[in-house]
Amino acid sequence: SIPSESRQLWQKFGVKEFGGKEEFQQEFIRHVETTLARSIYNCDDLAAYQAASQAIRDRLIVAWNKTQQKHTTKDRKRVYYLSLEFLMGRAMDNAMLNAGIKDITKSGVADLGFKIEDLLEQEPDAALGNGGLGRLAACFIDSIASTNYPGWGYGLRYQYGIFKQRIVDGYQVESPDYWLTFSNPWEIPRYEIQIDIMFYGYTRKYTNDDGKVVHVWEGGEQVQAVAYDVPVPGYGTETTNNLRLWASKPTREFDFEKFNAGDYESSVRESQKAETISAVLYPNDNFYSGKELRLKQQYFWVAASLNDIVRRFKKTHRPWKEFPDQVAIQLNDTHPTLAVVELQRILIDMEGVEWDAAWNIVTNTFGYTNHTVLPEALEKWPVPLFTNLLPRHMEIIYEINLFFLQKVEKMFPKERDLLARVSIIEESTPQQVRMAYLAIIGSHKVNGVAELHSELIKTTIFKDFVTIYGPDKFMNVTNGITPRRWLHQANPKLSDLIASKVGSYDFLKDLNLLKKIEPLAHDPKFQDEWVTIKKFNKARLAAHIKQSNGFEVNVNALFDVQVKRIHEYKRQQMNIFGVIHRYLSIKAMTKEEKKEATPRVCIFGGKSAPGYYMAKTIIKLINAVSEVVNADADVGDLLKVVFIADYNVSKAEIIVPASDISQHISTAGTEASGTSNMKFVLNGGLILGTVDGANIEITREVGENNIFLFGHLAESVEDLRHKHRFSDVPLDPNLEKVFNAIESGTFGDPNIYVSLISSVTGSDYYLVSDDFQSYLDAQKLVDQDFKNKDTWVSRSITAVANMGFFSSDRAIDEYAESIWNVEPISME
Ligand code: NBY
Repeated sequence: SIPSESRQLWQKFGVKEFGGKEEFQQEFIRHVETTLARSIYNCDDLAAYQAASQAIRDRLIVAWNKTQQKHTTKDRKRVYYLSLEFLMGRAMDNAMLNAGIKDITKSGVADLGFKIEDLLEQEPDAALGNGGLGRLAACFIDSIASTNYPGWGYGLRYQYGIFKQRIVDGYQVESPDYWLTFSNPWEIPRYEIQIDIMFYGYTRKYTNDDGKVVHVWEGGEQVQAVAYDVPVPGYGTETTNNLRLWASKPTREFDFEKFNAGDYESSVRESQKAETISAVLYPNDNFYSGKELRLKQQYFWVAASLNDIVRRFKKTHRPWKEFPDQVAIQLNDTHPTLAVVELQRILIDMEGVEWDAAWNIVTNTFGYTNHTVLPEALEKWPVPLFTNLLPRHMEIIYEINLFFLQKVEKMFPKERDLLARVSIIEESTPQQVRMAYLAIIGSHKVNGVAELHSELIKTTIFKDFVTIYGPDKFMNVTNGITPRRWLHQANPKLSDLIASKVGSYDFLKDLNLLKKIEPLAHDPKFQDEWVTIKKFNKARLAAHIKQSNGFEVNVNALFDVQVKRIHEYKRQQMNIFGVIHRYLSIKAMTKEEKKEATPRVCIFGGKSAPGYYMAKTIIKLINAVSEVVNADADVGDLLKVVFIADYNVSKAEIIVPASDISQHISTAGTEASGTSNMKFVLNGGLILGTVDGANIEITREVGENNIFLFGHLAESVEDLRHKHRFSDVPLDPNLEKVFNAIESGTFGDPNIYVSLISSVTGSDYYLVSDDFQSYLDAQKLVDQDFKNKDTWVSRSITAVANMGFFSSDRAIDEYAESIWNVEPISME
């Protein structure tokens, strides 16, 4: 450590936060001239973005250091959020906002000849996630920092985020998202933090001098995990937490044997393979694919994170039994479930803790969040693959399972079937490790992400575990979104208007304060301002559409939006069938009828998993319909269909504030929560949705007059599916007309859509036909109600006023209180 006589000097010259605009400008120019080695003569927008972000980064690092020091001295319980996905989007605007230096930066760069908007556009999205699950993790770490909890995120530093999507000839084409080309100013490489991770090898046991059986795992391949830290600034607080992302590197000794044997080239080739572990994000949402590299990623990340967490705990010199008093670990879905086994392994094999004591520590440390009931999304790893990659972990899982099944057998001695049903090992050929069961058994709390979903997991997929553990282990924490990004940043004009009425921006920290605008719902002046802002946001989106799709849309039309991953259960197919129905209706209208009709712009966006044929077909159909409809002079402004390519976080920030209606129309019981539904309503759009996920709670909060609901309820779904399987259910007549149009070639080669249509005419698993009439009725109501501008705007205002519950700050408080048992640490 530094001798005391030197410390004063350190304090004197320690980096301070820049106070005002001039200091920012000084730093900006210093970074242009030194960090970037550029000058006034060759500073383009990209360089200016880089210099500005370097200046902001410096400031973040000062706050980050302060926070970490504070948290270390306070020595209180921390939470670790383990997520294989963090869908962060852009960082710069958020960093300026949260550090409270947006105005300084904006006018600071303006004086130097740049527009802040242009600089922000230079930043590539950090797209290290697929969809809702990854974006939830991003909102959560924002809220953990903003509410002053000591908490870290742990993830992987993928070199390639979610692929970029282009539309070629109506089809999705993927290209790699190499997002690190111009380096990433928002990360701090920690080359000194290196952790060795092993795969493969074999296990062996021996009895030591104390007569104790010791297990060893050895002889495997080694790779190294290197830490990259991303500061996570809270809003309106000094707290700046950490997101630690791991990258894989070859170990220095990687293949010494080969190297010494003179096989230099193959030694280098082998060591390059280490880098592939963290290279690419798997692009599936709500679908499990059992690739070995994926399991490798999971173990690599989990082992590095636990090593880090355990090392930090050991520095406090506490006894092991206090581990759960210092550490809470949340499993974001089953992807990090190996952490349960890894912690047990560290405790029993490395630290010599007895099995039962160790298992107690483990289960008191972990909480598990489930995000889906779809069977095809539940992770199961083949035992042979697992045993080969992680032999010691497989042994420990067998042991965990044995103790668990013994307990169950004692509790329910007569129920033989129960044991097979709840076993971590599925007795298929080959056997499979059921990760969700392991996560439940290894955690003290299991939660779903919206009320209906949390009920459904208790009554369907995890029913037996409720019998075994009782209902208290299972709970609900309804998802939320950060109002910083999804109101203030995405919709600054609306945020400013609200602030002007409620007197401050405090609602960005306490979203329930939105309630204060409810009395203004019928105030004509406020309504006018509200409508003007919506218009502005629609014009902003229209400009984007003009640029990306090359045609104009009418900003007075109803903007109808469905943007999310393309999946059959989310039913974009039903939406586009509805659009076709609308098109056919318009074609059949008289001139008078056309005058009465409500003009619509139907906007779609979203990526399909690259191997998901049906989802790709849906994208093709949307684009085919768009081409025909938009070129049809009979239709004019009454209907336009837009597919926005490469939907991502930064596009969502433009799309969400521009919607009049957004669609959240999953088959009831299939969408665990949804989070974009919350974003749309918070921005003054109304929802057309099914009685599913968080739509139900949104309805309760905003009132059923302020949402358009339709379709069968979750409780009817099973019966309806049964009917489809065992009897002939007639196709909905309107849907039949739609299919006839497709089959007659109205939208090009009908052969392309054969399987899409037969998925509905056949078993109709997602109940498109069953819900179609109800959907059309709801759409009709939307058309009518949109004409009544006053009522529409008052509904929009009322809905926003009642969205306080859906702040991710509230969700985090619930996790902290009922699962993590952590408390905020104020920086004051
Ligand atoms: O998590 C989503 C749910 O569908 C949505 O309803 C919910 O609001 C959101 C947050 O709780 N799930 C989701 O996005 N899942 C994935 O992206 C995902 C990704 C990969 C895998 C499974 C699911 N995988 O097994 O590879």
